[in-house]
Amino acid sequence: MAGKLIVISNRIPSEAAPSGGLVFALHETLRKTGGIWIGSHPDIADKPSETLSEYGEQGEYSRFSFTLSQSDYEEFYLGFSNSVLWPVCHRRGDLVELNRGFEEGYARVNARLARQVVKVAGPDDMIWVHDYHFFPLASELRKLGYTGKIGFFLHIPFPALGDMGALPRAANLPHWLADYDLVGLQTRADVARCLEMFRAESDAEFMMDGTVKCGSRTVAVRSFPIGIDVETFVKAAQERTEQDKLADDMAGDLVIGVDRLDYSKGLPNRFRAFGRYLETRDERERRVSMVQIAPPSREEVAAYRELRYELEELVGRVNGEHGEIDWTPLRYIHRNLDRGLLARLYRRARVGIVTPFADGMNLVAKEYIAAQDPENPGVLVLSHMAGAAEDLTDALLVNPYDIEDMSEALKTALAMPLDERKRRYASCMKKVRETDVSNWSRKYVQALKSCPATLPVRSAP
Ligand code: ADQ
Repeated sequence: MAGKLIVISNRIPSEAAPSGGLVFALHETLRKTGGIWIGSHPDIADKPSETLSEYGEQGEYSRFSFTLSQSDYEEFYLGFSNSVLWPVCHRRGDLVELNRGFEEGYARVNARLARQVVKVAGPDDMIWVHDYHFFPLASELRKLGYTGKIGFFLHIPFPALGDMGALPRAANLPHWLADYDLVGLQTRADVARCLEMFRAESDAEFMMDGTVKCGSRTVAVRSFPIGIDVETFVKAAQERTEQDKLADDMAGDLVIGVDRLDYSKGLPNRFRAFGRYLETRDERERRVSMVQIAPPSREEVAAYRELRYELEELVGRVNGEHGEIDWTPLRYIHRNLDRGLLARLYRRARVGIVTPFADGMNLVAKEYIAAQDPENPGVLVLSHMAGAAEDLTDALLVNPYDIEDMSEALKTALAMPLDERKRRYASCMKKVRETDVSNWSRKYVQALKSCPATLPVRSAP
């Protein structure tokens, strides 16, 4: 009999029936296969337990959490995960903070989690590990003798070989990844970078079926572009409520940006490009306002605090230079919004702007497309460096470092005739449907199931 699916992610929903893209898709997958979802408990523990505990409402599958101590949170989460791995994967080696305590915390939490997971996992089960917090988890599980299948999915960009130079020596990505059976990445470009890393390893062999053999282990590396829950989003965008009057009342055309406040998202350059657009526009044209929704994120990390100050200053400058008594061109909202309102704002906006320097996929780009009115769609201006650009080739693709390029794209988007808008929308929407998040999880689980079983342990180094 096939075993159960065990999903491991840093965050875990507490409700029996969670909503929202990725979380909903994983929930649906677990409901079908039966299984366990494991994630970190939001509260800090004085002394982390060696066993998992039941978490939240239990439904058709089990939910378990592990706890972090204050030093785990600082060293494993804020430290190694978000001050070393995140910047390395987003090509910001200059922001990496190296600290032996971070390395120890990362190793400690992954080793402890492996000890906790083997207590609930059997050899016929499949373990699906999510994201950069847990790169070494398979190695730790294999050390404990776990022989079942283990898959990994990286939500953020796979780092370039050159950027990996900023990682401390203990971070051995090729060895960590070789202990999985399937490494899932967002894009073909990510797969190419991952294979380039293996190519640089002397003991890696490339097999005819596209897998990589490292010692006695064989790992498959494939792309699984993630998407959104399309139908739910399409419906949410069509609903109308009292609040929408607000959006309708905003005079002129609207450009919308929605991003966690993160340095990878390219917000300062986006604001500069909007300022440049305002400088060069014809005063007789309709007024255009940009709404940027950027909820706080990882504010305990210095680079994130500095970005916030930079943005606040830029907003003041753009509005000071271009605003009128009855017009604030750049509106900046530093908090979370209700998802229904977000969907309706996307639909109201003539332009969606997504300009990261590096991004695994970027779901906002897909949400913006799904929210449009097919008879009168808006235009997506998208950084060619977002993973989504591999799918959405009919968006207006821009270079997020080039202010002039982005400012011209805004102008083109705002003046685009209906026929061209419809054509671009139809092409992008086809891709958004093809990559619906339920397809994504189904395809991944299917691929992990069909991976041939290989020896669980790498040959000794
Ligand atoms: P993120 O970096 O968080 O995800 P993204 O893919 O854009 O980035 O997803 C953000 C989500 O948060 C979207 O669904 C968006 O609607 C929502 N959101 C953002 N601001 C909001 C606000 N103010 N109010 C309400 N909702 C808000 C990581 C990777 C991405 C990858 C995803 C999924 O960095 O590249 O696409 O995982 O794999």
